[in-house]
Amino acid sequence: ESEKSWILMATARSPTNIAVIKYWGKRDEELILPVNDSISVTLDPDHLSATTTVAVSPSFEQDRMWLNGKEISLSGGRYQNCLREIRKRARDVEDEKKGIRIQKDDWNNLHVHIASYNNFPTAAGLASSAAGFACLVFALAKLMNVKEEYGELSSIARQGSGSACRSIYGGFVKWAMGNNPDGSDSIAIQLAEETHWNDLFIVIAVVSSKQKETSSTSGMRESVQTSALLKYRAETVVPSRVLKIEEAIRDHDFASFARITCADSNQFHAICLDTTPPIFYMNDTSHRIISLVERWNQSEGTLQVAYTFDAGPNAVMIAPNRQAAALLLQRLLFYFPPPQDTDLTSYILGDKSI
Ligand code: 2P0
Repeated sequence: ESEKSWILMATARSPTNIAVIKYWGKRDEELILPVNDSISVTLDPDHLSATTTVAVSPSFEQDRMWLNGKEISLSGGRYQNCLREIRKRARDVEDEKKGIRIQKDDWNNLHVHIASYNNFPTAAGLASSAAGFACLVFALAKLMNVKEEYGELSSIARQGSGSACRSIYGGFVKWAMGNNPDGSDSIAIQLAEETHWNDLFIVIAVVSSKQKETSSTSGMRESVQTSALLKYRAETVVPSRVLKIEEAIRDHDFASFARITCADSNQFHAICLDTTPPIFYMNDTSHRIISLVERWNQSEGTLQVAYTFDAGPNAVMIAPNRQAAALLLQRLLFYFPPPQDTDLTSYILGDKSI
């Protein structure tokens, strides 16, 4: 009985990331290998992040997971791939105080329980898989004393969800598509640390709380199969954009950074339209936000803010400093006036139901 009474835990927290050069399309569905490089900025963990605790005990009879308190199935290939790849790299663990000794090979016979929480409502339609899988891989690696470098951990997180590999690092991150058929060089690389461009402000306008209709995974599969524009983008457009935005990030060149970010978001949504049947992620409110930002940028002569939209209608806007972010909020609230006494932290722009 006492043999079975111990439990060992580890906890990790990972923020989500926002792509400025989008990942859209896989060349290998099983290993999750992309058709182009992508670049993102990792958010501050206080706002949009996942916190995951993993526990191991000889009394656990199977691997189990709870997401925001509700049990979910671990039978999917993506969870199994992450668990397998971390277990493969597990090492001896000793906790003298608790009298626990786990040997490397024991990990194959021990089961884990996983509890993960997002600090933002899943219903807000903001991507959670990036933070979730990065966090899961980190927490498991900590528990099992995995010593691999972050690049290798990112390639394990990638097998949970492509965009998750970029959440392994803070700051600006590139997911290098890689060339190897086994995916070993399809990893995240940190381009600049968290503190590199400290003035940037990110404003997220929640436009709809509805779950998206087409998942990213199936949407990008259909785009790869049917969009001729996707091939052109991956081969011709993205490689030069990546070089240019890397320079803009290095030099704190906001105008260039903003121009490329907006153009890449718009091209990603053009590919969605070029897919058969077409995929509509943005809605009328998203389009109105683009127009108001574009008008503002043109009237000032230099770019004031960048916008980018993922596989849903919510707007992510990047301002070069606090003053610009405040002006942006003013403009958004002018064009989308909230009803009186609205709690602005949960205000949904353009949602007729309020
Ligand atoms: C990105 N998105 O780069 C792009 C932009 C959405 C639009 O990565 O199939 O959830 O799990 O690899 O990572 C969303 O796709 O897809 C995504 P899988 P994922 O952030």
